[in-house]
Amino acid sequence: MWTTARALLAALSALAVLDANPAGAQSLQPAGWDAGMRMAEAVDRNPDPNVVEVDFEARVATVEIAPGLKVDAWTYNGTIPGPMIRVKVGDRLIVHFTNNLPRPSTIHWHGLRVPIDMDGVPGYSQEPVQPGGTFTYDFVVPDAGIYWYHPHVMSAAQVGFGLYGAFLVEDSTETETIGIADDLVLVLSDIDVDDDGALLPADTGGTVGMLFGREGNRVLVNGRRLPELVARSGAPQRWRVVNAAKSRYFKLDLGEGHVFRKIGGDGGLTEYSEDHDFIVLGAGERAGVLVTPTGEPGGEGLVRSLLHDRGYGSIFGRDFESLFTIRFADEPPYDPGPLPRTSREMEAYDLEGATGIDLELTLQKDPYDQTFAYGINHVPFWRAKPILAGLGETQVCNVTNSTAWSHPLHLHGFFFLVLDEAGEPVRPLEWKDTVDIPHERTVRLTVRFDERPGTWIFHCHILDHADGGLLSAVHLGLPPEEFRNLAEH
Ligand SMILES: [Cu+2]
Repeated sequence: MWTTARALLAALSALAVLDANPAGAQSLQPAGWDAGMRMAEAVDRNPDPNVVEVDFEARVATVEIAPGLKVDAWTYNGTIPGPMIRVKVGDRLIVHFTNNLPRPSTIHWHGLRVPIDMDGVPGYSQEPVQPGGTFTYDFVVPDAGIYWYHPHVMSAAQVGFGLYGAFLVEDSTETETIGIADDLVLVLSDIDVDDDGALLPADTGGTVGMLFGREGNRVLVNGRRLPELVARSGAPQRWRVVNAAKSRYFKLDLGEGHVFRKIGGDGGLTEYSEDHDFIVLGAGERAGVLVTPTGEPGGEGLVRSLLHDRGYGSIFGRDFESLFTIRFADEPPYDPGPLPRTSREMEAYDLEGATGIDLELTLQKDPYDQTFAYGINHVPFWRAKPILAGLGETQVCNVTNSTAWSHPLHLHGFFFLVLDEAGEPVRPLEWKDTVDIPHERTVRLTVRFDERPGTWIFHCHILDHADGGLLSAVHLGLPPEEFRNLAEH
């Protein structure tokens, strides 16, 4: 029973490293090691060291995703992914957004604890930005970690056409303490194009396509097909990985004899580091890992995504995906000793008195028009009533997935902790904003709502599923009659 369990709340920045890397935080990689994978970064035009002020223009632009394969994609500032935002914890970010797309759009800051009017969801938190229109996003960034941004209008289509980017919130003490300077952000995604690079329609396959969740036919890493990283064998690296695909899961594999030391998740460092053979990320999820690629100097390794069963028909007749190659520099292997371990202090709080909520992820026939729709507790978002919550309230949610497909469930504006999956406790604890709810399983999680009143949505991050009904809202600290449903907008 949830009332007898204890959940833990993480202190915001406490970090202890058990085995510090004696090498210190100096690059061990050859010059230009990540040139084949580097993403554009947003240019800060504000001289204040604690304010990052950038210009974002959403527009159609030609991008080359593979040698000779050019796509007229939907972009921020002309690149896929859009420019990476790099800030320090506590910085103020100002984004002057201009929409020069042919359709309305917004920017949602995935995972960031922003005020409600910065959350970017038409119908709940802001007006859509019309073609030719502008909007200024302006907020303080409260938590270190790897996040991302994307539109919240026609989400499956707009994300699928190329609108997403990484958002790195740095904590300089982390790099010093972990002692690994070679840091790489990996944005995994896919895009659906024909052999000439023309974008394929976002509604292929009709209802069946929606039910499954459409995946792009070309997997991209930092916007490229099979890019190359150059590395010194044995030199440790820190990777922060974002799954920005609209439906696809990734199951990262470094090959025989390699492990991932997972140190971070959606919301910064986890309770303690833990080694994994693979890293599985549902759409919207992130992970921070330490890795030590090893191979013959002059040789090559391959980073792959293995098959992940996300439900009916999701692995049949498919094979692994090649993500990127690691070419080992022609220099003697480095001997790093053991990788550092990390931990983060967690402060306990009691779940006695928490409000219990039961959520069922469902697929049902709409009684009005007899079409299939996803829903939460059998109701698609266009007929959903919100969950009501008070400021400071703690809720414990039993989320049961009754459908044949897994759903990565994302809550806007707040972190939560996963307590258990199918009755098994989940450790190490991790601040999550997106968690995979496997098909025909139950996951129990807890969230404490803070002092930011508003209507915060939660939805499946397989964006076809969200568009297809799997979305609802938490109406926090406001009178119930102030709730507006997206469908009424
Ligand atoms: Cu889903």
